[in-house]
Amino acid sequence: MPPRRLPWEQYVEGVLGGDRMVLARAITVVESNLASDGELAARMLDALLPHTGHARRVGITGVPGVGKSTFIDALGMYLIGECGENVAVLSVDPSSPISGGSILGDKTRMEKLAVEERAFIRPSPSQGHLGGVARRTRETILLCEAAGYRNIVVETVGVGQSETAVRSMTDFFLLLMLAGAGDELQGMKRGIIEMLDGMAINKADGDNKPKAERARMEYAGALHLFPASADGWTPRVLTCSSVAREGIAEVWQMVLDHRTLLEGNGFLAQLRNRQALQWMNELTMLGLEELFRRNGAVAARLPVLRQEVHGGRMTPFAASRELLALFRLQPSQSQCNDESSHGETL
Ligand SMILES: Nc1nc2c(ncn2[C@@H]2O[C@H](COP(=O)(O)OP(=O)(O)OP(=O)(O)O)[C@@H](O)[C@H]2O)c(=O)[nH]1
Ligand SMILES: [Mg+2]
Repeated sequence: MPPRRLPWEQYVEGVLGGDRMVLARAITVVESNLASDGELAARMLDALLPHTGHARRVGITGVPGVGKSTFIDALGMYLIGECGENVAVLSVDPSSPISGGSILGDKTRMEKLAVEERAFIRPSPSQGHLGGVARRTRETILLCEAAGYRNIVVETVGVGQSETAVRSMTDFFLLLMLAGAGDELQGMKRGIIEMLDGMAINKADGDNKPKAERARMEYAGALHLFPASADGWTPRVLTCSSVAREGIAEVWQMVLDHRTLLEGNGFLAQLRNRQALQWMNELTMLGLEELFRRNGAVAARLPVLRQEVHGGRMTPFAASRELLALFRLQPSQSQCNDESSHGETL
């Protein structure tokens, strides 16, 4: 039985009115795999798009256990309590089948924020495809903006691909680190360094404080070796303690300074324009993939080819060419069954 849905106008009205219940339901539509929900989501988003774009979009990454959720809890409380702001928190975790319950635990780890009227927390269930998760998060950001959230924080676990995805939908990218935990374990890869706008050494409390300060200086030195970014921003390295609630205001000030600079020199607009293009590409590629997966001829032939390739009787090259040829013959031939999108992964 298809899930119960509202007419699209009601989602639009509810979201624009800041109705959290409707916002949550609208996100469910956006996250859904059903073809009918795809239509609904597209209508909704088209109507809401003019009301988006005003929030500060901040991506936060770091290895599991670095304290991302605790940090966001502290940051959110600071934003609400001391800046009179509101905040929406989203999480992207494409590796959730491996990292298990971390996402489920998030709501409880943002204990204070979770009960705040002016905070909206949405853990995204991970459903395999990274692109899918990313697309939904991007659209969820827009829904939250339309609902009036002025600060959007996206938490992503430190896995290369998800970072790239989150970077491509946020304005400021913050890496949380630990002092002395072994750089190679912390994903201090060149790629990540080049993406970040700021770094904070978390857990700078108790005995850990001097170590954190030393790490801060080392990382600041290391960051200096990278060429300056075209937007004129120099990434900063700070220390903070999410538990002691120290250094949170400074991290936020860094986000604000970055924004002031990029708004002033036109780079924020450029960034958003580039992201819009990326989004279009992603949507197109996802659409193609979806068409391919729903294609009846492809779906019928796929199990056989999988066996052939798996058994070494056919090369992956030949099999993929055959699938593509089938698709090219009748690209729009789709299975009636909506559930096909949950089926076999290619
Ligand atoms: N001492 C200290 N402990 C902290 C701090 N921030 C987080 N922790 C602890 O570190 C542990 C992990 O924190 P989380 O916020 O769940 O970390 P996370 O990065 O969100 O973890 P995942 O979502 O699993 O990737 C928890 O036990 C926290 O209490 C801090 O500033 N100081
Ligand atoms: Mg977390």
